[in-house]
Amino acid sequence: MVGWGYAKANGPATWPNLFPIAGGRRQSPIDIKCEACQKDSSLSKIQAVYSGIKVSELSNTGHAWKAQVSGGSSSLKGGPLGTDEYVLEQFHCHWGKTNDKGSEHTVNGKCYAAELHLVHWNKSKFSSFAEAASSDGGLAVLGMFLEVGSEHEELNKVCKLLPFVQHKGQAITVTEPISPAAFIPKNGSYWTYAGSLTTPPCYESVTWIVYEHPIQVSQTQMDAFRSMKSYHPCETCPEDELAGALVENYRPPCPLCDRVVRVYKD
Ligand code: SG7
Ligand code: ZN
Repeated sequence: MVGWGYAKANGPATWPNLFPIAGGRRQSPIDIKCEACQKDSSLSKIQAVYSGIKVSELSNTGHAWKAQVSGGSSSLKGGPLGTDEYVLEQFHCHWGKTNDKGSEHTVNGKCYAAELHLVHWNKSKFSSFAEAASSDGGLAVLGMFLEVGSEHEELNKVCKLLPFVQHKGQAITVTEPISPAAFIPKNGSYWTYAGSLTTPPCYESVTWIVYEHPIQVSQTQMDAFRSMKSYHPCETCPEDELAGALVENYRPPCPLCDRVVRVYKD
């Protein structure tokens, strides 16, 4: 076995064997059941400012594409985050093989084609991303649903580089500025709850903020995601059911247990 993944033999159902916390009571993603969400008038709009942000590197982690951020200054606050300031570390995506599934969170059982994650860490309380990632209150992830429609101009800056990172472990330097703010839906309504990383080690350190309104990407852009491979260029193509295609890289919903999902309406 070559570590965790999304195939039957190493997929989400097997993660708790290697990472016990993956079987915990605060895991992500979840199915958001709108009827059970709590309207909370103390919640405010999320304030995300990304100025002079540089995407230093785009890579294929074998589990997704990932855009690593460096330099510039970013600040995420408001909503459930209170006065603590969170900074952007990286963004990445999860998607399906076809357009009818691929998101990690679902809404009343509805799946979207993909889900984009902007991963931030709490700079007010921690001194590094690694420290924050394993600590309660350490991370805040903005989740956006992607549906197939018109082309997303900003995301194209990522898509056109994907041919250079087709295989696991490949990475390229990004020179063109990419503005993560362009991925945030114009309508700021969101759901928020206490959860976890959706991949091993599944640390229960994430304040999730999932936007209600999806953003649109084109079929061609989705196909660019799906052209990626989950294996290293020196390895032969795995014989599992995904045949080495980097698709279906989403974890299905986990039990809500005793948590409450709060909703903010813009
Ligand atoms: C993706 O999702 C990657 C991971 C990320 C993980 O597989 O982007 O990042 C790295 C460093 O490979 O893990 C710690 C971390 O950010 C889980 O992030 S998520 O919960 O937002 N999906
Ligand atoms: Zn993610």
